Amino acid sequence: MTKILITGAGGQLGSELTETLVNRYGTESVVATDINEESRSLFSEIAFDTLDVTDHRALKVLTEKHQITQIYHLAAILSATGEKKPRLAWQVNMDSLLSILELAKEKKLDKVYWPSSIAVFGPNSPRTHTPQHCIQEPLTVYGISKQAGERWCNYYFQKHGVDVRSLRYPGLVGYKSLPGGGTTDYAVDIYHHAVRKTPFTCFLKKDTVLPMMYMPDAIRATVELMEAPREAVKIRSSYNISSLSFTPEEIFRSILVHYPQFEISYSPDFRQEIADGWPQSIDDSEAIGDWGWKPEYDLERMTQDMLANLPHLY
Ligand code: NAD
Ligand code: AKB
Repeated sequence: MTKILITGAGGQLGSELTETLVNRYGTESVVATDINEESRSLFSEIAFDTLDVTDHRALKVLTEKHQITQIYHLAAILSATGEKKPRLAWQVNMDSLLSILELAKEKKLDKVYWPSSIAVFGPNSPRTHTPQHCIQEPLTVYGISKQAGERWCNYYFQKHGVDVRSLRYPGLVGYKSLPGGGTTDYAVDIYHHAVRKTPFTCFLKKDTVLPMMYMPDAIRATVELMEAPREAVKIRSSYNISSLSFTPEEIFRSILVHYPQFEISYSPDFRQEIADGWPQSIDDSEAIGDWGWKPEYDLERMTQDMLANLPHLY
C-alpha cells in the first residue's frame, strides 16, 4: 500500500499538494507533517505530526511508525528569508534532504519527491529560455542549497538507485494558501490587495520579468512526474518546467481589467537583487519530451481564476 509522508505540509505548496494527494490516494495513505503546530488545523481528516526536518531521529521514527513508502519533502527556507538567515537556510534545506535520501536508501522507499527552483540559476546563466543544462552559479544561499540538493538527488539515484524526482518550480501563484519568504511572493500578495481594495506597493521594479506558474499547473506537473514510469524520468537532478512569465506591471494590468480602481506603486528592496539574478523564461523541452509536460494557464486565465475564487476567502 502507498503511504506518503509530506514535510512542510502547512506551506504554500504543501497545503494544496496534500489535498490533491489525499483525493488521489485516500485519507489513510497520507501523513502530513510540519514544524508549525498550527498547520494541524488544515488537516483534520488525515494523520498530522509535528516534525522538525532537521531532526533525523524523529524523521526515522515517523517513517517507521506510519510504514511510509514515499516522502514528499517540501519543508524549506525560501530565498528572501534565506538571505536573512543563511545558516538556518543551509541547515534546513541541506541537512534534511540528505537525511531523507539516506532514509530512502536504508528503508528502500518507493519514491521521493523534492522540489528545486529557478533559483539554481544565476546572473551568468542565459536569461531567456534558460536551458536545462547551462552555467548556474546561484548568488543566494537558497539557490546554492537547491543546486547542491539537485546534485545529491542525482548522486543517490546513480549510486544507490533511490527513485528521487524533482521539478525546478518557477514562482508559484495560488489563492488557497499564502507564500512564505520568497522573492516571487508579490505575485500572490497583489491579488489579495486587489480584492481587499487596498493599494499595493511592489517590492520589485515594474519591469522585472520572472517565470511563474499557477498552482493547479504546478500540482498537476508534480503528480504527473511522480506517476510517470521510472524509465521515463531521465533527469534525476531536477526538471526545468515552464508556464508563463510576466512583470509586476503586466500582472497589475491584468487585474485592472477586473478592478479598474486598483492602484500600484513600486518600492524595490533587497529582493530586487535576487530577482535580477534569476531567469526571465525557462526552456522546458526535456520535461515536455520525457513525460509530456504541458501547462494550461496563461496570465489572463490565471487572473480570472484568482479573482473569481479569492473574494470568497474574505
Ligand atoms: P513555504 O515557506 O510556504 O512552506 C514551507 C513549510 O516548511 C512551512 O509550512 C514551514 O513551517 C515548514 N518548515 C520550515 N522549516 C521547517 C523545519 N525545520 N521542519 C519542518 N518544517 C519546516 O514554502 P513553499 O512555497 O510551500 O515551498 C515548498 C517547496 O517548494 C520548497 O522546497 C520550495 O523551495 C519549493 N519551491 C517553492 C516555490 C514557490 O514559489 N512557492 C518555487 C520554487 C520552489
Ligand atoms: C522564491 O521566491 O524564493 C521561490 C522560488 C522561485 O523558489 N518562490
